[in-house]
Amino acid sequence: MARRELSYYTCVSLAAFLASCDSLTPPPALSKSAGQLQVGDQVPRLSEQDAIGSVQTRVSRHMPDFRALVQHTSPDIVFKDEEATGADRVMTSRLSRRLVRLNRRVQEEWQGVRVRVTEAWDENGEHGTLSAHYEGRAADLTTSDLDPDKLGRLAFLAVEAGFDWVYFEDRTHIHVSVRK
Ligand SMILES: [Ca+2]
Ligand SMILES: [Zn+2]
Repeated sequence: MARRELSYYTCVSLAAFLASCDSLTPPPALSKSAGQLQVGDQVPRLSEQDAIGSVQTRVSRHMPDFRALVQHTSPDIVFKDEEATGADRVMTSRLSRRLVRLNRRVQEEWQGVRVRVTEAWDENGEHGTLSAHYEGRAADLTTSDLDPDKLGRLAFLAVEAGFDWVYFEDRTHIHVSVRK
């Protein structure tokens, strides 16, 4: 009898252990079957700093770091450029290459639709302290038709396009960023 009780308790505690292990296991970072992110999703599921490295500089036009940035001149991508300074086109070459890749996917996905950049390098300090935008390593994106219903899918395509961190920030845009 004592033996049976013991094995019963072993089973119960083992089951509890397995259940707790299971609940500690994070779900997959991205459900391929869903094919889109939800508002608030971050891929990979890390802090941005852990995913892309820390931001150290608030790059301004007179700094040597500025010369390392590129001007994205592709006519295939839409740049909001509401600042009328061209800053939305300024970014690292790594970010620029990922954008080209994403734009290709977007054009394959939706006839006549392209990527639209609303922010890239920020020289006006409009983002938080040490934002990746200050190093030209982040971009805020929508589709060119401004359709909010496409953002979840756009974020998924951005993950596939190889951005190092993708964040479906809110219903107006997604934020993507890259390592140095
Ligand atoms: Ca802008
Ligand atoms: Zn952003």
